[in-house]
Amino acid sequence: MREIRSVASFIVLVLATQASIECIAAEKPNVLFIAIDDLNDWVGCLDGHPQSKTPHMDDLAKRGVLFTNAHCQAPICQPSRSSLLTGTYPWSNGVYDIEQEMREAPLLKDAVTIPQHFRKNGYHTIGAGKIYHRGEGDVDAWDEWGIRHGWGWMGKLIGPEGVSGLPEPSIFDFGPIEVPPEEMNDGRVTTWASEQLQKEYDKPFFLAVGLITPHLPLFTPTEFYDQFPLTSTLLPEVRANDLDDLPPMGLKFTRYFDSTPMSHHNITRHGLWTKAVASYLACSTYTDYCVGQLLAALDKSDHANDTIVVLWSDHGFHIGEKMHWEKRSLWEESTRVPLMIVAPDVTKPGGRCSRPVELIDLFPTLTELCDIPAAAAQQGDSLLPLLKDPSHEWNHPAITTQMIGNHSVRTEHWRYIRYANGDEELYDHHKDPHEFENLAEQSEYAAIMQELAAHLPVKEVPSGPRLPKQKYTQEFDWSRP
Ligand SMILES: [Ca+2]
Ligand SMILES: [Ca+2]
Repeated sequence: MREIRSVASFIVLVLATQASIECIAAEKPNVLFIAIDDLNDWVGCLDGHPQSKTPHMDDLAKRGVLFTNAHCQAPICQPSRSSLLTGTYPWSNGVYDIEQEMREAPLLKDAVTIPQHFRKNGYHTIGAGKIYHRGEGDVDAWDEWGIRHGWGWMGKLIGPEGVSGLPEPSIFDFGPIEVPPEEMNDGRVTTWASEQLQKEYDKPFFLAVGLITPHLPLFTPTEFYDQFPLTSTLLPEVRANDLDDLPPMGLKFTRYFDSTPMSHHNITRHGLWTKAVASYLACSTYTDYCVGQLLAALDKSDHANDTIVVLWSDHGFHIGEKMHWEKRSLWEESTRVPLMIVAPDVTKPGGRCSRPVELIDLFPTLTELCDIPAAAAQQGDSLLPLLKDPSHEWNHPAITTQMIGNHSVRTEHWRYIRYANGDEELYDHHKDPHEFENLAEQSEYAAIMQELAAHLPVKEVPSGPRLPKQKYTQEFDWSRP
């Protein structure tokens, strides 16, 4: 009898424990983690371009906190994503370049990523699209993996001449294509992810959705492109003599793409700058359309009230500012990224935060918001104080690294850049948000530069192994002018 009673009480205990685990699990918020590829600040609420049309991202920002001074840790896909996913800086993890594999860098061989960590801590992890730089990333990151497509299938829509009118454009192409929005790569990923949002799960979920527009090629369905007529599309604000005050290394950074179709000289020579701008604006609007679909799917699901939404981009994009294109620079166009977070019961609608924050802050922020243990070796800081109060004190600058030795420090007031050869730039963001006037040569700023330089890494780990040369690898020495 006693035995039966103790077995019965054991079962009761097990059931009670299970119920309380389920209860705790049910109390944990879900996470909708939206990653965007190469989206700069041409988002309505970030004021990067006066003609940006991104109503859904603007709406998402209004629901929670918009970080207006958020920066990537590396201005290119692979190192930025490796950094964000592991919560470590490029100069401490050894992934500096796009032509590297994250897990081949010795220091990241066993590093835990955000989805792996959530999965180990009781979350059901679901992913689709571009989250890791390549493929689905770690196979043990996901309970369910959806889809990810390349660009190859677009070939039949484009033809050998390309779309933009640029000679031999290949991936450096832009303009409208005849394809329904739902059949674009992001459309398909969005549809799949929206379906997952309608399901019930017995654990809290972490759903990562990686959109690849506006990464090159800048193609959109015609209906998006047609929203930006070339006759009224505005070029970004530039100055003809902007490069005159750059030090030799700054000048060199503007020349990375000189030998490709997407160099400033080539684009302007063919009269295609405005078309490229319109195409990028159209891409932002298309990405925003996908974000709108995801938010609508969340809103109509049972998860609407207990899901944290995080939206970020892996780095920015130049479209002729400083005569530079694409990424791989340490200026505002490359480092500034959209970042917005809506956390039920934590954020209040309409929050705007101008503190300099970093994408590596996301890992510790999410573990704290979801009340799971912090992952090891985190170098970012939880944004929770800023989510609760966007004007909360914040003493961390944002650091961005472009290959070994080249770094930028961004505070609310300043951007300081120091290159591998010691060349420096300084910009006063209170007076000069476009970073036109380099103040580094003026002696009255020496003390400020010294103060900012104190945030630079003192030791940089060597780079992990480089992949074999790819079709678009540019031979380029980032260590000297
Ligand atoms: Ca990217
Ligand atoms: Ca200048």
